[in-house]
Amino acid sequence: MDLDAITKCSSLHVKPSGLILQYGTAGFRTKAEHLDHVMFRMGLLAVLRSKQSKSTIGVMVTASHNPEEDNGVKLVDPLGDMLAPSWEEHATCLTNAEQQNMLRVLMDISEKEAVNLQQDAFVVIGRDTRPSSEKLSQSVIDGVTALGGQFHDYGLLTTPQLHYLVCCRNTSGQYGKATVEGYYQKLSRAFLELTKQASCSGDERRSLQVDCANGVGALKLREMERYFSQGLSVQLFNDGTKGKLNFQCGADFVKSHQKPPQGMEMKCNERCCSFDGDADRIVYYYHDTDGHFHLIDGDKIATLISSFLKELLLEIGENLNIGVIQTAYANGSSTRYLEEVMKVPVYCTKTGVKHLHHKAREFDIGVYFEANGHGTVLFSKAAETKIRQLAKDLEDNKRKAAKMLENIIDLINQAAGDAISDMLVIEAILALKGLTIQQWDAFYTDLPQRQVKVKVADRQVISTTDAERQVVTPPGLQEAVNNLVKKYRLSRAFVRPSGTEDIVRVYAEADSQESADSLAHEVSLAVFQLAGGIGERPHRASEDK
Ligand code: 16G
Ligand code: MG
Repeated sequence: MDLDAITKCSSLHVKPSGLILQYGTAGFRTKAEHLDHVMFRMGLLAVLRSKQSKSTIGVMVTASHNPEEDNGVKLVDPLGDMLAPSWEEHATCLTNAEQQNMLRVLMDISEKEAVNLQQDAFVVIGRDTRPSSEKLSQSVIDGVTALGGQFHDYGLLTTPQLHYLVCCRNTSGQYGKATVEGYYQKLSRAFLELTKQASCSGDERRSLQVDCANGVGALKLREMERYFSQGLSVQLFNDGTKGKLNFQCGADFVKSHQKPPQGMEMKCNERCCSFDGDADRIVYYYHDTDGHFHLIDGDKIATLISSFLKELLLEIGENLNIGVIQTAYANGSSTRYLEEVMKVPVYCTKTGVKHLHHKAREFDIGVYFEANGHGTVLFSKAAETKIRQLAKDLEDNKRKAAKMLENIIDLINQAAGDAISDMLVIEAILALKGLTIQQWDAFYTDLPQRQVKVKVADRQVISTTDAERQVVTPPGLQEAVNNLVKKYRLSRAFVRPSGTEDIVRVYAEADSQESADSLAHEVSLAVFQLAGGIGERPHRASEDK
């Protein structure tokens, strides 16, 4: 390792002294102007991780659904999954080391992880469309080359595409070809195979309106469109040619405001969906004939996908176990429907994709979705092998069902939740089952819910247990929540410190919007009082907030 070279390079990417950042739920995220040194250092760290794991490591420059001025970075581990927790800690230490200590911290990590510095390293890099992203990804490259690593810069990518590419590179192409075109081909082939079995696909081509959040999803969907256009025509809105990234549009906006994005013409009963800024989340929606807006969130997506998979499993007569993983944010109606009507076991984990992903691994088929639209399906290696074999061995309808399962395996991005892949899975299922969006929506009725934020001096005073559904500290808060919940019908509420913002989040649901709003307000007052609220006392949320 050429220490002088590293020192020289790092002096071009100086850390502002005193700046402290945390590798949070989805990597580092903050204002773009604070991130140059972070990028350089994550380039260094990716090289160490690559040497240690003897694999290709991914670095994605994006701040997802956050405002255009922000940016962020996260590392992708060898199988296309999130960085291992111990390395998240290294990332935080390395990022926060003052300039003069940086090299020592780097050496410490290398020693602790027994990295063989002679080993080759390879890093692949992707970025979203933010104005700051190109320069910041150059800083990642500076970090990689300073430590003697090799790299391939894929340029503009959706986050799930980078996860896919890392997975392909580390499985010698078994997962697919490690190019963006390979991604388009693999998914589109599986989609067309599936939809050609749909009875009405002949003359009437399906169409879908897509709000791309003015992000990288627009570019990539445009590139991909021609590969699957025989089966689906997509109309793109908020494609980045005019509007600002994530501003009044995108999956996060639609989900949290429960209203349509700006810049999209919605005709009644037409299927619409929104991606977020890096295209790893998706939600669906439509306007009914009375002009009412209906949101179909991650919970309903999980329900659609798992019910379809369960039917196919029944058809082929294989006893593969299936589980659905949610978080505390899942609407109570969805959990009830899955457990009581569909008879599928449901599990709850902490918020954050890595927790859901981890739990989903325990099943032959693990379906996980956050209510906000981030999710995918994981097939165990054994289940995948079995299904592929059955698609060859079985006959007639059983074979058809096994083939469908096989195509779903190829269509879903198992490396990470992926708006484009999820969209194609959903469109294929709707086509095959002949379901309209209204029929899908009618699986169950969401309980009215409200989410609010509370400002406190130190959000770490709140600790939780039971997958964030119960508060442990400060004392008395959980009792207060319990007493408030008792006042309403079909009610539920919980409180958790945000992992991405300096606030506490409150969730409440009940039998009416009025009750959900009141419950959320009362719980937020309890948080304000018992957990050191600062600034103004929380107001009651208004309908359109
Ligand atoms: C991040 C997570 C998302 C989670 C959200 C919660 C990933 C890739 N993304 O965006 O899954 O829902 O954080 O934010 O893990 P919060 O802690 O501020 O509520
Ligand atoms: Mg995202």
